[in-house]
Amino acid sequence: MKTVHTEKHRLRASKTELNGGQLVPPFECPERVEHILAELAARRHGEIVAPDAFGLAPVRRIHDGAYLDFLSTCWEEWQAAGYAGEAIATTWPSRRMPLSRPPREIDGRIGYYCLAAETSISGGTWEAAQAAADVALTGQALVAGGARAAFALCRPPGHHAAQDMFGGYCFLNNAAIAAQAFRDQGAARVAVLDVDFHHGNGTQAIFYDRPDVLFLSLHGDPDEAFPYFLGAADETGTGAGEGFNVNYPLAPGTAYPAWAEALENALARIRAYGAEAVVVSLGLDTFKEDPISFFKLESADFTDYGRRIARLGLPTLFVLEGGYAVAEVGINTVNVLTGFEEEA
Ligand code: OKP
Ligand code: ZN
Repeated sequence: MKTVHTEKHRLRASKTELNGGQLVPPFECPERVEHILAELAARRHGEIVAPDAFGLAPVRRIHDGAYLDFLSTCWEEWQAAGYAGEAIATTWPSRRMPLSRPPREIDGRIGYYCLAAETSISGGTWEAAQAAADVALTGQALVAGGARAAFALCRPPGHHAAQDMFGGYCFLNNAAIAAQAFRDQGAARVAVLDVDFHHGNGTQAIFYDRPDVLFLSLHGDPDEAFPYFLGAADETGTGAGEGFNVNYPLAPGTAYPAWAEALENALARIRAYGAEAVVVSLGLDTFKEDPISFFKLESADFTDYGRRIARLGLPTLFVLEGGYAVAEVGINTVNVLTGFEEEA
């Protein structure tokens, strides 16, 4: 399968992440992509193609206009306000603060549009986020055009970004934007299968009241893991979307047998649903050595689950999400893709 990639991901290069009370170099760094590209080359895995420019119209199908305006000007406004560091939210419209409207001052407005303070905004963030959406949309176009599968090498990732919120290293929800593109081009039912270690709260929120996009997520139990406030098993959708959201919260130390059992349950639901395409939110942070996660998958397990996903027999778009064991993220990514191709 083809990989869609652009060097513009490097524009997302913030210097600070708030972690354990310290500002540290971000886990979500440009080197992640370099390791994936190196492994794709070493294993001669298909062609690398550049993205087309889709503009903001398909992004606006998912994200609110005022949120996009905020993202596009946040860094300039932050600098103009005279703040010395990168843009980090510190105040939110939280419980018993019902005056929920975006304030004018950027230090307040960033809190209105943010779900977690670890993620700094700096110069180039908006441009890189737009380029990642183009990467996802280009992969979607390849699959919609008849390719069995494609790999969108998106960076920054997307699955924590909701209609009007950034955080968890995510700004635009690349997978949701691609899923919506499948719908807008005529697919009646689309599944988004999120295998990143973290719950895809943004994707869940975006499709929660809709029956036309089935969202399924395997993730660290939110009682124990980021994003903490969404991802429980009893979140099944609302209104017309009731029954079309499926969460598999899994305990600390979960290894491949239990993880694969949850995956097979998810795949059976995708089959029963009658999805016409599947978008895989592909996070590699389920790996046993991931620095911020607690599952115990081995590198060979990634090959195995790539095969299992292929057995759906569906047009499949892989969209990169997380994965922070930087040296192994390339191996584990290409293992999924080659496992898929062996079985496809
Ligand atoms: C993004 B993705 C360590 C805790 C970090 C945010 C995690 C975001 C994960 N500083 N909390 O889903 O891989
Ligand atoms: Zn993750």
